[in-house]
Amino acid sequence: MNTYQQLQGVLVQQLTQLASLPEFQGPGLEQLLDKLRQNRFHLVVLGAFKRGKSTLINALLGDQILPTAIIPLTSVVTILTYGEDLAIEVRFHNGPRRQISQAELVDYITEKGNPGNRKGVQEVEITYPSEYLKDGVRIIDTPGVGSVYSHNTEVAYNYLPQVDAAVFVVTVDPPLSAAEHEFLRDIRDYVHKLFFVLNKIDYVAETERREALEFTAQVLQGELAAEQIKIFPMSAKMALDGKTNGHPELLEASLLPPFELMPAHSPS
Ligand SMILES: Nc1nc2c(ncn2[C@@H]2O[C@H](COP(=O)(O)OP(=O)(O)O)[C@@H](O)[C@H]2O)c(=O)[nH]1
Ligand SMILES: [Mg+2]
Repeated sequence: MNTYQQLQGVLVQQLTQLASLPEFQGPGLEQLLDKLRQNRFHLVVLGAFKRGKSTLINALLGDQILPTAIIPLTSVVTILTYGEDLAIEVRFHNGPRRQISQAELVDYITEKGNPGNRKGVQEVEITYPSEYLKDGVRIIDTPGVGSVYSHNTEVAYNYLPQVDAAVFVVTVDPPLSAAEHEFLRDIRDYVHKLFFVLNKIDYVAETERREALEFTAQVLQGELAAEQIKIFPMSAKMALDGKTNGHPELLEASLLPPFELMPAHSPS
């Protein structure tokens, strides 16, 4: 049987031939080729502010890399990709790039450190030696959708067509906001790429959690006009605590492990 790499090689060859034809000129096919050659899987994390998107990414990496908080909000897209060392590069709209330290990250990717993206940051790329990223998975942390900062919602929308999968983070408490409803309706077309995390389950007891799960599933199915959707209940915070402080029982109770095993995460 052919391996993924062999099939990928054949696909790259055939697409390259196609790309040379006049009727296939344009950026679409070239981008696809680039992605295939680089063996990348783009996973975008969406959701309203403070639902725990950055915490979830930190939990996946097993380290407190991204700033998370009640007040400083992410206002810039951050891309996490594999590298042997932690390195952070800020890319500005007008071209220049700058290497920064982890301590400086808040000055660029939070609303507090960079209000309204006054510093003109296009995106920030962080390389990090995490197993999770090793097979070409790239995680994209987006600013919260549906906020007073409309430039943030736009940023999140723009990413959808290019990604392989999108995780939409909601929480047990409070239930979906009007802005989240609106965003979900707008992204219906991408339902085949979407799955959900019902975060902050540590706030509620087991029975409430089940109710929240059923309720959220109903609402999401209605909103997306989908028959089945995949929801992972989780406590990203417990998962991060469990990993960083070496408490396997916390990690297990956080319900992160089934999410990590999801096949959609690796190129296939
Ligand atoms: N109790 C609880 N708090 C969480 C959980 N996940 C995130 N938080 C907290 O929620 C706040 C917002 O998290 P953050 O990751 O910055 O949200 P983002 O704006 O969606 O990126 C922070 O104070 C986190 O510590 C969770 O599973 N349980
Ligand atoms: Mg965030």
